This record gives sequence, C-alpha cells and structure tokens, in this order.
Amino acid sequence: MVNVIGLGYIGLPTALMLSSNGVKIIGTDCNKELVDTLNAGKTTFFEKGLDELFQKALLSGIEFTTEYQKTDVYIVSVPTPYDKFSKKVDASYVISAMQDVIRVAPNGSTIVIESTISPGTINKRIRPVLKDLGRTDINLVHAPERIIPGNMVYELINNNRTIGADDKVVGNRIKNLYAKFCKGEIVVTDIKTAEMTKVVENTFRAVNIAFANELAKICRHDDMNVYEIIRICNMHPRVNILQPGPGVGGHCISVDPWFLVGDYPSLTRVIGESMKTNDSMPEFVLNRIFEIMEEREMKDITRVGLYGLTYKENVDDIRESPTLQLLECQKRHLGIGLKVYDPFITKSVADNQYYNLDEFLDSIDLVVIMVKHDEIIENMGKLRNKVVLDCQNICSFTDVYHI
Ligand code: SAJ
Repeated sequence: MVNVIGLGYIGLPTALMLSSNGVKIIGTDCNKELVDTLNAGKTTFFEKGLDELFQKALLSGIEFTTEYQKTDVYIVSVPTPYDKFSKKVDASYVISAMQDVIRVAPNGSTIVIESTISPGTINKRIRPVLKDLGRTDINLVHAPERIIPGNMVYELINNNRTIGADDKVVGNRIKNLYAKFCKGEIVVTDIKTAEMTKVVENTFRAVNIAFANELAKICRHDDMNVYEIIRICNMHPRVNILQPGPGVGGHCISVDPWFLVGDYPSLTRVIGESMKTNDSMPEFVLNRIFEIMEEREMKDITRVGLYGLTYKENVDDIRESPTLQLLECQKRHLGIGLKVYDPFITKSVADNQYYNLDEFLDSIDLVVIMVKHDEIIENMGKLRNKVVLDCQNICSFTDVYHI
C-alpha cells in the first residue's frame, strides 16, 4: 500500500495513476473540503483525461482521507513556494507533512518526496527532522515530478523520471513502483543530484523564455517583428528560441529558479536577470496598452479587456498568472477599470470580471489576448471590429498590435 500525501496538481494524478495500475492507494490531504469533494466522486481541477483516470481509480478502490496511514511507502507532493524576500525555498509544507508521516511510519518505511526542493534541502532540512524525532530508520527518496499541466496524464506515463536515493536497493525499489505506470526511462541517482536536476530543468526553460522576452523588447524598441525573426533564426540547425509572452506564470517556471538565486546569490547572474525579465512582462504589456490607447485616442480604460486569467492555455490554474500580475500592477499605478474574462474561471477572482465571452466583448473596444485558449482561437472572427493587442501571436488580422 502507498499513502500519497498532498492531493493537489501532482499528488492527485500520481495517486490515481498508481491506483489504476493495481497499487493499493490511500490519498491523504489536510484540506477536509478537498477530501470531501474527492469522496463525493468529483475531481478538484480540470485536466485532460483526469476524470477518466479518476473513475478507473475509484473502481480500483482508491480511498481519500485526512488521516496519515501506517504503511511501507509514502509519496509526499505538497507545495514548495519561495520566500518572497530571501528567494529561498520555503520547505515548511514538506517539513510539516514529514512530521505528520513520521508519527505513523513504521521502521524501514520509505518516504518519497516529489515536491520540488532546492539542492541540499533533504540533507539540511529534512534529515534533521527525522533525527530530532529519533527516526533514522526511515529511508528518504527524492522523485521530482516532471509533468506539464495541460498534458499531465500523457506525460505521467511517457516522461523519463529521476529517482534520488541514498542507496541503490531503496532507489530500485521505488523505481519498480513508478515503473508500474511509467513507460519512460527511470534513472536512479543520489538525492542531491535529483534535487538539482529538477530545479535546473525549470531554470533552463525560464532562462530561455526570458531570452525570447528580451528579444521582444529589443524588437519593440527598434520596430522589428520578433516573431518573424524567431521563425527565421529557428531554421538554423542549432537554434531553438521559445516564444515571448505577457509573462511567466504557474507554480514551477516562475518559482523554482528563484531557489537557486536564493541559495547562490553571487553565482546566479544570468538566472536572476532572466527571472526579473520574465517578471517585468506584465508591466510591459500594461505599458503597451497605454501606448495603443494614446495612438488610437482612446480615453476610457473600462473599454479595455484582458482575455484570459489562467497562467497558460486550456488549464484552470491561475497561480502566478501574468494577468493577475498585470492587474496587480494596474493597482500599484493607482489605476482601475480593466475588464477581464476567462472561460475556465467561473469563480470571482478579479474586479470587473465577466463570465460570458460575448458580454465581455460587447463591453470593450480594445481586447488584449493574454492567454491562447482554444476558445479564442475558435472565435477569432468575433474580434474583427476590435482593436487587438495580441500577446500570444495567434491573431492573423493585418492591423493587430503585438508586445
Ligand atoms: N511560456 C512562454 N513562452 C514559451 C513557453 C511558455 O511565455 O515559449 C510561459 C507560459 O505561458 C506559462 C509559463 O511560461 O505562463 C510556464 O509554462 P510552461 O508550459 O513552460 O511550463 P509549466 O510551468 O506549465 O510546467 C513546467 C514544465 N517544466 C519544463 O518544461 C522544464 C513541466 O515539465 C514541469 O513538470 C512543471 O513545470 C513543474 O511542475 O515543475
């Protein structure tokens, strides 16, 4: 039996996948409301293929509870935010989950941490917790997740994985557990290497997105078409530039690289500047809105609307969303009035929020495409009589504005 601790964006799909592949699973979360929702037969967020997986897991007897279980293997996937001041990883949720698990974990059991942590966190922060409670008989493993929101179920099965363990026997035992559903290669290494690989993967992407964003700024300044330039550059056999955008959100790319900046401040110039570049994009868009309004002699900010609230397309996740960052920036400039709409967000998360595309479009003259949801791609014709600021390069009208 495996007790999965933390039933969020990573823990839930992992628990369902293991259960659907014949492993007895009990999922534990301290949030009673979330556990009640799952026990009522409902998933807690939208993800392609998740509901089907949920049904399979229910048939396989998965259980959800707020209680920690006595068992051989625990998988911990709780959030690891960063401290906004020091930029260091905030491991408090992991530590608190460990303390709860250790109270019930039998001798010789293994705790697998899936949450992203900075290199050395297990040695510096987690092992002392075990030692203080006299539990050096418990094995620690780090198995960082790699699945991308929007394609989680496919990637859970097909991605390669990394397992970090103190010894190969324990590492291979956990590798065999993941191999029940994972068709990718599973590499067993040491814990600190596993910790570092995960943070490095997300840092690689953050730095590359920052490069594209910096190009967008250069091109805007000197009137060049960044998309055309990237398209041509990418025809070179060794160049593969990512896409600029209105900012970087989500709980991974916009967070994990800060762990390295927090831990190695004097050694992370490229990474630190990249993160600042990405963080500057929502304000850059706000400034574009101002420029376009000036050019078009538009005076009324309430006739401007942001399309999309989620951190990227076709998910319902608004963590660190560029649109929310932009609205925050508007507030800091003592402004109000921007309208906002997202087909995936049915709860109120912002002022002046709309819940219907047509009503939203009827109320504005300038639409800012922040997120490339399928909905707006399929309804592009509805923007024909609008001024469009397309931050995602999806609109083919001739007079469209870009970042
Ligand atoms: N973005 C751009 N330009 C691009 C690509 C992305 O601006 O060319 C923006 C997106 O719009 C979004 C943000 O970056 O706001 C991040 O999106 P993403 O799709 O790049 O990544 P995430 O955060 O959804 O998932 C990442 C993945 N990591 C890598 O690709 C290295 C995923 O595999 C990880 O499992 C996940 O982080 C995680 O949980 O760590």
